[in-house]
Amino acid sequence: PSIIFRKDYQPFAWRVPEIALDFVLGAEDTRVTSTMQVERNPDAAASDTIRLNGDGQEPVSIKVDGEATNSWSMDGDDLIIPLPGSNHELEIVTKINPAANTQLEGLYASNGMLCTQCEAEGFRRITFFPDRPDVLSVYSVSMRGPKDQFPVLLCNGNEVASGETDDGMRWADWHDPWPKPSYLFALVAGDLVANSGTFTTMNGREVTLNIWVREEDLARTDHALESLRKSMKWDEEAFGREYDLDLYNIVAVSDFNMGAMENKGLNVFNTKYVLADKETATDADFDAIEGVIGHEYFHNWSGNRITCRDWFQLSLKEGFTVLRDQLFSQDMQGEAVKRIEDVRILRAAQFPEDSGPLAHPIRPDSYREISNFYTATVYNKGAEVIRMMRTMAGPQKFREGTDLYFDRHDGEAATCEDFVKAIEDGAGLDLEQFRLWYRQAGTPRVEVSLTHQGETVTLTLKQHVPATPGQPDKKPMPIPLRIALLDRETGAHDGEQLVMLDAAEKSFTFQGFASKPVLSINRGFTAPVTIQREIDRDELVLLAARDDDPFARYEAMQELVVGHLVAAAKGDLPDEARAAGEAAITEAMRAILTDTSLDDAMRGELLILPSVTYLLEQVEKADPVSISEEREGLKAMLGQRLASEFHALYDRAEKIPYDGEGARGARKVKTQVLAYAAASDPEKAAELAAYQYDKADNMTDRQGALMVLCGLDTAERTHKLLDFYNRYRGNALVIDKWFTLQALSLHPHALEHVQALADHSDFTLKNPNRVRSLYMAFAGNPQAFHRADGEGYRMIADLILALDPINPQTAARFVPSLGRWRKIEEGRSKLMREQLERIRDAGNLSRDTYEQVARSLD
Ligand code: HT7
Ligand code: ZN
Repeated sequence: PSIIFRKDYQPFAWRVPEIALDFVLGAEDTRVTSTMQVERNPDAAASDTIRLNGDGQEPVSIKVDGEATNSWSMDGDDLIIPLPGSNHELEIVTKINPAANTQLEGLYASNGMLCTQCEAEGFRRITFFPDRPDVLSVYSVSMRGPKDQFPVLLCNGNEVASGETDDGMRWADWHDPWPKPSYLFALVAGDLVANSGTFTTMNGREVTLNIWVREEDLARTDHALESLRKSMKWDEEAFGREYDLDLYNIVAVSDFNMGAMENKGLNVFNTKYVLADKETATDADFDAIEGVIGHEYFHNWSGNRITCRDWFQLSLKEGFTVLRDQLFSQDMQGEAVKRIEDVRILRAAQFPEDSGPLAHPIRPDSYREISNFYTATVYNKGAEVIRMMRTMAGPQKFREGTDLYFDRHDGEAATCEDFVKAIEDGAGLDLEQFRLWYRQAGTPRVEVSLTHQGETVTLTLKQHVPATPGQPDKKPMPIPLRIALLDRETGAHDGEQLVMLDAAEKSFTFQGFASKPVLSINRGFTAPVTIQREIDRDELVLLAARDDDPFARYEAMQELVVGHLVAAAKGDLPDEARAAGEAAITEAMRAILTDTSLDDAMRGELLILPSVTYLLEQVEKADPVSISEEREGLKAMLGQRLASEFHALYDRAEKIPYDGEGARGARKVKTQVLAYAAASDPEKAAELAAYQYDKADNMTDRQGALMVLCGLDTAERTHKLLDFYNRYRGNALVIDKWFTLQALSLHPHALEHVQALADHSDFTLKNPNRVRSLYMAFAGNPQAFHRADGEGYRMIADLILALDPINPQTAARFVPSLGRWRKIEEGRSKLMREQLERIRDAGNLSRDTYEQVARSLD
């Protein structure tokens, strides 16, 4: 398949200011009539034909200016129509079968309803169109279908009229006044009910809000509705953005490739990010719903009012919108904990991408299949890059920059360069060198050293941006690092500073230090880099216990543990050093467990040991199983030595009722205590987990207890798994959890359990949530996935091959787990590569999977 390059961008030869779509809906047979007004684009090279994108279909009929014509041709999937004049009307009829659409792109059937997913290139599976984000049109849509199947008919914008006919059909006409690209088109038809509310905007516009679901799910929609209201209010206050239609519809569907979609006025959501009540959703689920509802809502400005010129600019809308949703969640859920969670996600998902064969800049230079570029790099690193601009400008100046961006580009299809220029002009920054962050892939490494002489402290920073595929040589980038110099006795400091490392090497001096201070660096994670430094254990213990920046405190604890585990896993840790490391970690943990100034939500973060994925990143040619075993060993040691502190914490946390003050934090630490106990005293842990499971009045406690039981070889494991299944049978989202807990488990037979679960009657390859619940979880289970006999790799390769013909987008998302082979020790590395080669050689792969496999083997 051909490669598309950013440098080749050309504006489209035609404009399509208006389009009318007429749908005659049927689950197996839908007829689409598209009537487009087209005119020559004066800003593009002239052409005497129009190229309309399609995907695997032929037109039923075509008219040009009202006259039927046969003078069209196909070029691959695209339709070419000769157009002699400068203005024409085109009418094209297509026929589609939504029920046969298992790819879930375009118009498809899900659980008895019809819905669409058009980003990035799904609209061309509905009708022929210039399916690119820089062609903006005003849409008018008519639809009709059997009223018993489709009593509710929804589209973008506002409903103009609707009704029923004597022959049992329901019809509706919709109009969206805002010009939009085809990827934001949406249509939903189904038997749905709404949880409705209103929101009055800052200028007094009364907006009707609807969360549409199937009747049995209605009781679980209050949190989503409330989250939507909060998002609308927050965007007015934080970014001055007001909603611009009288109606905001959200529809929950159970078959969906991603989390949600920001279609203008008609968001389509994965049920996972809508439905919640305390019995069936965890605290983390509630937070994720709030975050995703916010994310899609914020796209109304950062994505819809200002969209992308081409798909290389994806981070323009996604990076910025992720930053906006992170800031929103920080305000709703607490800044420190949210920041730690976001950095954890970045390290788990994006750092491996940046150091592997799929590394790409946040604004990629080329692709074969754009769906493969909805990545943690474009989204999460993209957000970090914009966050750095905010850090450098300060929040007020940054807001002046975003105000200018929204004013300057409203109604346009813009580029990342437009965004940077607006921030530069509005915030008054010089971002010339900073633009490198958009061009260069790879996580910069910053080497840090601190010296002290007389009363002067010198901080020396050196940066190195590693080579990545296609980018062997890198230039130094501007890296803003917030630092503080702490007194080594008291932990106090005289204030923070922002230092800019904008060369390969730079030194900074600080006066007035009678003794050498302890350096706290990259506070708040101001830059998405890795820090390398020689630091004494005692200094890390001090930072973990006393740093007044919560992120830096978390970071010190992580650094302490990473240093110890990496050395232990490499096998070069003498007994004495091991003992000293364990003692230091134990003391730091004890301080965390007993610090009464900490709330439990933060304590819970500090108790989490670095993940195996993160540890793998720190080691060349790693053995994932020995890293994982060392990590479990450390947990066991801590569980033993701090047993009384852990129990005291559990006893205190257990007394807080579901809605009591600090209850969420309490739930978090309770399950962590169970996890430490499981490593140190499995029998006791099984007893306590079974007790927590039985007593639970909410899903957070119940799932936490079951998670711990799943890793233990005990009868309670079997009983509670059965109980959980029977209790929640029929609730797809909770049964997903049941699959996930078993696939993620530390149980020595996790792989065999997954093999058996794949044959369970509730398992299907057709539903992406279910596939992910089993196999994504399994691919993230280091001990099972990296089993020395290679069976874990074979299982994921088998899955990719089976899923690819059904749902290529979802299949391709499993490839990166095998693509990490270069980081893994020789024996396993070879087995991983063999599985990638097996997939490549199977032939007939989708463009999605082919691209990921080819890049992974390169
Ligand atoms: N903008 C949305 C992206 C999306 C998507 C992309 C490819 C295939 C399916 C998809 N569903 C949604 C989601 C978002 O970032 O808000
Ligand atoms: Zn988005």
